Amino acid sequence: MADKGLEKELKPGRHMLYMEWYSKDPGGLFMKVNRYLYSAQSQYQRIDIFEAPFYGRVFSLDGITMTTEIDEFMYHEMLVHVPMFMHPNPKKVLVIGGGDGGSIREVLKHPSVEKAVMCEIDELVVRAAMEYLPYTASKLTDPRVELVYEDGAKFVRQFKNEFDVIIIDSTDPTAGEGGHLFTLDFYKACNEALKEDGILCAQTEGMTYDYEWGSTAYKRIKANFPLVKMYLGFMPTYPGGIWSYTYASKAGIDPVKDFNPDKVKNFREPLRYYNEEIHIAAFALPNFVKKYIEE
Ligand code: AAT
Repeated sequence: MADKGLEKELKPGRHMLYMEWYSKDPGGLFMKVNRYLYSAQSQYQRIDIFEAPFYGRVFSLDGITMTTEIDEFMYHEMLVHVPMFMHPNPKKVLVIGGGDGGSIREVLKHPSVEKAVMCEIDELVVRAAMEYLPYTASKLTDPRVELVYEDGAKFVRQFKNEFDVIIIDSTDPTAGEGGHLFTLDFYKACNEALKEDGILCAQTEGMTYDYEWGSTAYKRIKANFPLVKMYLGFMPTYPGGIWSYTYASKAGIDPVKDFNPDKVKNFREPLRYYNEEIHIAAFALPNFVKKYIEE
């Protein structure tokens, strides 16, 4: 018998449902589910990939949304291109976490990149992404990419003066049982693994629900780098819809004063969110956010 098409089954009350409860459980996000594609319990977390009307393929870890097809570009472009355009010549890049491959895809748009190492703790995430999230994971097999399956906090400690850019695309500190990457020691190790003119950029949570963690991450990064600035971007399927990222430079390269918009204007690769105006605007912070991160 022919498949009659799943959209017909999605009348209110006649569909499967996905719900993400935000940390502290005040509410959350829900979506209709068309069909489930993949579920597994790895050594570290529960992994789910499903197809939803409007959102497309959705990837979640322990019931927390990591990516959806409609907005993953917003997050990955903002996390990656701000530091990549600020570095004078990024050749060697380290991505910590980011097993779905979205950050690596954006990193490799920069022609100066010779090597991009991705250190993801959970090999199963990478395998699932390669099979079920082909666009997000599309560049994971590029010859410039080296995949390492290890705890990023351990991995980064073996390097001194090695990377031009380090991107931290990690899960939320509120989600993890067994440790996370929001520690003072980890940021210190990242600093040491960077070259003299190295740049770090980390996803540092939404400033609506988990502002304590955003503020803690920012302050811990600030304790390790001479120039640190938080910036914001829209991210519809993350809690609060506005996401924070923290930029840090070892050599004091200021992401606003030292920014060269022509580099972005002349960029040949397609970008759907990031541009030279967004780059500057993203560093303008609302008063309530300024207050959370002030000393
Ligand atoms: N780019 C998709 C967005 C993510 S995925 C974060 C990844 O970090 C996961 O695949 C997870 O397995 C990996 N990870 C977690 N801890 C470590 C670690 N210690 N070392 C290496 N990788 C790790 C993040 C979205 C966050 C926002 C959601 N609200």
